[in-house]
Amino acid sequence: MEMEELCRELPKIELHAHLNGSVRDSTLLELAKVLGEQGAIDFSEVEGLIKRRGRSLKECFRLFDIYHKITTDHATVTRITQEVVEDFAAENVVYLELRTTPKQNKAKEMTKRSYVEAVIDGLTAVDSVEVAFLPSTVNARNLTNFLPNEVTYNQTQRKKIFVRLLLSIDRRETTAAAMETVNLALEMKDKGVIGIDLSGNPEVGEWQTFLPALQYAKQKGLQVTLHCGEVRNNREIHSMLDFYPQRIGHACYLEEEHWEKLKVSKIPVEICLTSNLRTERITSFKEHHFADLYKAKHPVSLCTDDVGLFSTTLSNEYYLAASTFEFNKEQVYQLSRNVIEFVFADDEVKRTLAEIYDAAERRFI
Ligand code: 6MZ
Repeated sequence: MEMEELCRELPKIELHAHLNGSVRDSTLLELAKVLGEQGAIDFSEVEGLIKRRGRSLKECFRLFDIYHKITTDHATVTRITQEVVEDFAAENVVYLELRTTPKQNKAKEMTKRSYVEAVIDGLTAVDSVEVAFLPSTVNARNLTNFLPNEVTYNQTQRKKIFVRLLLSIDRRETTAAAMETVNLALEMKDKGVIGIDLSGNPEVGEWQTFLPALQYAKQKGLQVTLHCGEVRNNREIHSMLDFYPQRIGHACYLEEEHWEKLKVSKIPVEICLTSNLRTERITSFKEHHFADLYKAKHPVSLCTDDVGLFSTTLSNEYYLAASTFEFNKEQVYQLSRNVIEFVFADDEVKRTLAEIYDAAERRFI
């Protein structure tokens, strides 16, 4: 089997995917057309932006504001969630941590809570694959459906995917708004919400604003992942590492002292190769800090960030790593399997994932 095909066929775990960045272009264009006809947006301008390939970091955040205009009503949030889960499952992602920023929108009678409920409706609405998003204790019976045997790879069977939700705090938010998101996550713990993410434009906002809510989240047993070092900001990177989150994303602009601290801490890093290249955080895949972390056996997981925005897939990210760093089949398999250790779900899910990987090893490696 060729490497590209192997990367697609192997089971994969996605830990860093933003809902609105993962929407299909075709869906965005369809929705934008309707809004254009209603006079709510200028369709040709939005179409141009969606189809354009250039994506500086600044442009990404301008685009997200446009995406949010297009997607922020309950029915659409449900639809995009359903499609995003289906797309990940179609490329053999067996565990997905999907993150999204709860939004309120008075005009749509949307509260942060009703937004998250619309996301959960999307998980329930998925039909083409079997979705397990509740904690194992709640849906233990369903877990047997995941037990891998050769049937797992029988194309006539419905595919299966674990999904867990992370609620994102946007760096534009106040301490009170961040706290509201954490409280919502706590209230929805038995509905598949498992943790908190800090994201948004890294040029905006102060660490101290979010710290009380993040500390509270941690204290209450929510898992926390932070966008860390997506831009140069030594003080913030230092404080983030001191906070000791369960994972960090990106880590593009760490200084030597941060690398040392990170490596001692063993905090897993969510690596987003294509995103970092397209937003000009790096100039080539070869020089990506993934190489150094991999060599140092530091915990890493390949992730997509925004499959829609950056026109990638998780299979493609594995293929990029394999072709850039000349990995063999075993190395690619192991890279993907190692991620089991860093998922936020409980041990029962981890055990099931290990069995899925055992079955894949027998079949592909
Ligand atoms: C930081 C990012 C991001 O939450 O509306 N987001 N934050 N860096 C990135 N690198 C490119 N990509 C996405 O999904 C979109 C939101 O996710 C965050 C931004 O806050 C963006 O508005 P949701 O589903």
